[in-house]
Amino acid sequence: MIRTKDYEQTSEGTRPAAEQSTAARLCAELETEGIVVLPSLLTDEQLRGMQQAFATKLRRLRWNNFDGYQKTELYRHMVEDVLLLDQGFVDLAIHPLLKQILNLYLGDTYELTEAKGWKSLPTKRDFHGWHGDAWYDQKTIQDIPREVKLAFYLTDVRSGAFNYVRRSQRRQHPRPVRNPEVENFPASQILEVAGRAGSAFLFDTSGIHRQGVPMLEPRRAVFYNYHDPSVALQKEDVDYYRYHPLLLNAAFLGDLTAEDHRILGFGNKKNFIPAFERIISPPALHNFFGAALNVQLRVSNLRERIVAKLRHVFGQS
Ligand SMILES: O=C(O)CCC(=O)C(=O)O
Repeated sequence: MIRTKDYEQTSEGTRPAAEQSTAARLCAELETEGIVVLPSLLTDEQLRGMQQAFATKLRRLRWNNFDGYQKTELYRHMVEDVLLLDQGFVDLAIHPLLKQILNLYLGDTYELTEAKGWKSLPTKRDFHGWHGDAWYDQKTIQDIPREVKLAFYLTDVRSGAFNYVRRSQRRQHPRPVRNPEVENFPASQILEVAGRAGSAFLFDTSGIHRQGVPMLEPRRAVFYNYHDPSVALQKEDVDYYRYHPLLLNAAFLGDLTAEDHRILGFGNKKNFIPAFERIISPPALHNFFGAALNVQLRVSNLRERIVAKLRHVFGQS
């Protein structure tokens, strides 16, 4: 590595030294605290594009040829694969400052392994309680492989903000954590990350965290997950195909570097499962709606045929 006064030569070209030292400072905070709030990463225009695209997905529940959100629990509307939605989501994922911090914290074999978001609905229920994110196969892996999430708020967050127990990372294998265990930590150790739309922060997912309660107004946020894709995954996540290769939109993939290709997992089939089918079958309601749709299509088809016949008999064109 060649150092000059203002620039540092890396395999990725030159980067301003000031940017490098900002990354080193932020990475040091992530290392000690387990969480670090980032400076503003995107422009207002990029944020607006992301908010609009995300809002469109939230308009209705996904079904048949209607795109929309997924719902598998009461208080969240899930938007999967957000990199498909708008350029800003991709720009965020491979932001230069972010990559520098992640290179320092995770090394150079990490990838973005999941990019999704959700709308959290107002509730006083603690439905998404304290936990560390379990993801790797704890039966075969003894150490704690590193995983970092990037959180990015799409709305102003005044309540129901993300909570993190500072300095709780990398101490135990990730698992659900009961409230009384967290009560043992001094309140000063718990960070509540309220912030404006556009706020971003990184956290080590082995640290204890949760969605804060109560949630007094709807909150929209995306969470990106970065880890080494060669680490063996826990069975639940393989069965669910949670860390499937990223779904990407060709329109947003201009001007990428070799490093971006790696981070986005170009050509990496490690976690691709051919002809994947989820083991659990869809609920009865799914079959009911499928059957109801079939009836509706048959009725409209019959109506078209009757109209065509009548036109033929009465000579109308
Ligand atoms: O939605 C939140 O604030 C919590 C997110 C979280 O717990 C997670 O991503 O693991």
